[in-house]
Amino acid sequence: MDPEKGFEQTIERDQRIEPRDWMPDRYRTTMVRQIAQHAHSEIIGMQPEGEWITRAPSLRRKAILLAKVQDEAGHGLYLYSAAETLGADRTDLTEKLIEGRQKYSSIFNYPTLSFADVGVIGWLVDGAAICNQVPLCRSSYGPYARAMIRICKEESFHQRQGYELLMTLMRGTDAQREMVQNAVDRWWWPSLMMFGPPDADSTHTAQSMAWKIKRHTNDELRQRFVDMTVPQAEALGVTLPDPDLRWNEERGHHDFGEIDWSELKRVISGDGPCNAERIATRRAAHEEGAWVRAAASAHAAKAKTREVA
Ligand code: BYC
Repeated sequence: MDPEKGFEQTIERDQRIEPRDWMPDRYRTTMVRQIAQHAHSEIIGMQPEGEWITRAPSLRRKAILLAKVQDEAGHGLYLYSAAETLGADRTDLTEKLIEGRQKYSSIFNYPTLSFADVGVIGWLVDGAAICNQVPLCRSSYGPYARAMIRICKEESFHQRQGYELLMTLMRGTDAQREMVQNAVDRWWWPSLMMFGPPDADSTHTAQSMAWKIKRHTNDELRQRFVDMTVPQAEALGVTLPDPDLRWNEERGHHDFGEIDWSELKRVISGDGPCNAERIATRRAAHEEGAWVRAAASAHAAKAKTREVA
C-alpha cells in the first residue's frame, strides 16, 4: 500500500503510529517539537519545587516532595526516550533547551515564595497538567501515548498531595490560610496560560487535531480545568482571583475573565520572572554532569572492545 495512505488509514481508524511506520516529515517534526517541549518542562519543572526540599517543614513533607520531584525527573526521561524513537538525539535536545532554541512550559518561570506554593503547584499546576495530559494518552503516536499513561497516574498522586497539603494549611492558623490565598492569587492566571494561546491564535492546533496528536483544543481544555477547579476552591475555602468567574447556566460552564495574553507571550519569549535563572541552573547541572557522561561513554566503549575481542 502507498505509505501515505497507510498512515492516513491508521489515523482514521484510531490506531497508533509506531516508530518504524512511515510518517510525513511534518508529523515527525511536530511530534519531536511537542515531546521535547514536554520533556524539557518536566526537567525544568523540578526547579521551583526542588528549591523547597531543604526547607520542607517536616520529614513527612520532605519525603513526599522528594518523591514528587524525582517523579518529574522520571517523566522527563520517558519523554526524551519517546523523542529518541523519532530519531531525535537527547544531547542535542538538551543543548537546544539551554541555548534557548526550544521551549518549555511558561508556568515554571514563576517563583515559589512560600511552602504553600508547593501545595498550590500540586493542586493547580498538576491539575492543569492532568487535564491536558489525560487526552494525550490517546495521542496517535504510540510511544508518546504509552508514556502518558504512566505519567498521568503519577500526576494524579501529585495533585492529591498538593490538595492535602493545602487542606492541612487551611485547617491551621490565619497566617497559614493567608499564605495559601496569596499563593492561589499568584498561580491562578499562569495556570490558565499553561493550556496555550486561545484557539484563534494557536499555530498548531488544527493540524495536530487532524493528526489526532491533540484530542481537544487549548480553549476546550482550559474550560474543563476551570469547571473542575471552582468546586475544589470552594471546598478548600479559597477565592480564585477573578471577579468575572461565575457559573453560566445557559452554557453549562463557568465564565471567566480575560487572560493577559501579553504576559504569556512575554514569558514564552524568555522574559518571565525566572526564565534566566531556570536556564542558568539547567546549564550548570548539564556542565557539572559532563564527567559522568564522559565516564559512561568511556565505559561503554571499553565494554564494546571487550565484546569484539
Ligand atoms: N508555555 O499552537 P500552540 C507538566 C507555545 S509539564 C510555553 O497552541 P501546541 C508538569 C507552543 O509550544 C507542562 N510555550 O501549540 C511538570 C508553540 O510554540 P512553537 C507541559 C507554549 O503545541 C512538572 C506556540 O506557543 N505540558 O505538566 O498545539 C510538574 C503556539 O502554541 C505554551 C506539555 O508540554 C506554554 N504554556 O499546544 C508539574 C503537554 N503554550 O513550538 C507539571 C504537551 C503554547 O511553535 N503539550 N506554547 O515554537 C501540549 O499539549 C501542547 O504542546 C500545548 C501547546 C497545549 C502546550
